[in-house]
Amino acid sequence: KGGTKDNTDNNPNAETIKVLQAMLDQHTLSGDDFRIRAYRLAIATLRAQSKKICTAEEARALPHIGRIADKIEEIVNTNRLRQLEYALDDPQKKIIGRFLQIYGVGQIQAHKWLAQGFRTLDDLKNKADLNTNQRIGLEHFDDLNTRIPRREVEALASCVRETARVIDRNVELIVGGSYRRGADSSGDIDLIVTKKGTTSTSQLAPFLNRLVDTLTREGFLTVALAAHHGGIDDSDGGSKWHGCCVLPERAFPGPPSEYRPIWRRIDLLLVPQTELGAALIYFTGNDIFNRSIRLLAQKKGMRLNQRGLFSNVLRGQGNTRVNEGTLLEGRDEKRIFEILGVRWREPHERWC
Ligand code: DCP
Ligand code: MG
Ligand code: MN
Repeated sequence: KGGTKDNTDNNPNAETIKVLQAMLDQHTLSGDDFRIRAYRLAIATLRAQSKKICTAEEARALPHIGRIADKIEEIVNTNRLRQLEYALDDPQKKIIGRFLQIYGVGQIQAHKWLAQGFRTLDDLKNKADLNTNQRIGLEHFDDLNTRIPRREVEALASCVRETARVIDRNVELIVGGSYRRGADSSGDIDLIVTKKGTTSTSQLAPFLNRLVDTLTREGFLTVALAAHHGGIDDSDGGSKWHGCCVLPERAFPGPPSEYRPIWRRIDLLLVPQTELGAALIYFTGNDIFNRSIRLLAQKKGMRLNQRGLFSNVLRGQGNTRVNEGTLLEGRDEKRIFEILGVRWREPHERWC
């Protein structure tokens, strides 16, 4: 997932990285967070090397490699990784892997379908009970599994901006997620919606409703994929809209003969100006970077979430939070790094 900001092709460890990436994909399929993190870190370390790493000993001397060192030696020596080939040969894993590629399908649902005897996407289409999200995920399976080139992310954002400007010219739209980290392609587009002078998401909600209505009428938004029902998801105190969009032909950044309408996943995220810095950190990610910066805040007796950096957080037994703490900073991304006492990291430096 995600990591396209790389120079893997002309890296001396390109072959090793390719195999480790395939192994990472396997662990991603089984949702093994511990190994996902370990592999992502090891791959990032290898990518940063200017020399080929050939032995386990050399590998172990590098940061964040740990037990993957032996695998690196195996790959260099044999051009393969037995554990990976084993995993790729397992027919049940293959089926689960396929089911997990459907938008919104997780481990539990995938295993349930397997236990019910379904083996292929066609089985699901024809015989399974599907909710709206799952039906959309299946109908647009190929589109939703195709990465979005950077130029198309920009073209999609421009479409939203054009319509947004007519509704409220003071609203600002910022593309976050992997795009903001500089990726050459993204899994979806994460669009932060903010406006000067706002202090709560509810002040932006009427704008979002009008934006979604208009973009839907224009045919740009094709479906809402709510966590539950209705459009806007406010489960975490913020307001988000999840759905799909299609780039209109007039906005296609390439030769018209190459245009094809592709369904893309889009997230619209409402953020009041007072929380913009914290939201930028959260929605820029990546997820691993977020986890480590939050942990760091916690170690320093503070708390960081998508709304702000807080101090005086009281913790009781079992590290449970007793109060919310007081807001130190929410507005300014750089200031949050400063208060945390960590070096400023440009978005493109936040890959883990
Ligand atoms: N995020 C997070 N933890 C999660 C999910 C998301 O911290 N479990 C944050 C970090 C992500 C950002 O939200 O960078 C956007 O989430 P995406 O799932 O859209 O991930 P990316 O934009 O990073 O990658 P992709 O190109 O796959 O969309
Ligand atoms: Mg994204
Ligand atoms: Mn997203």
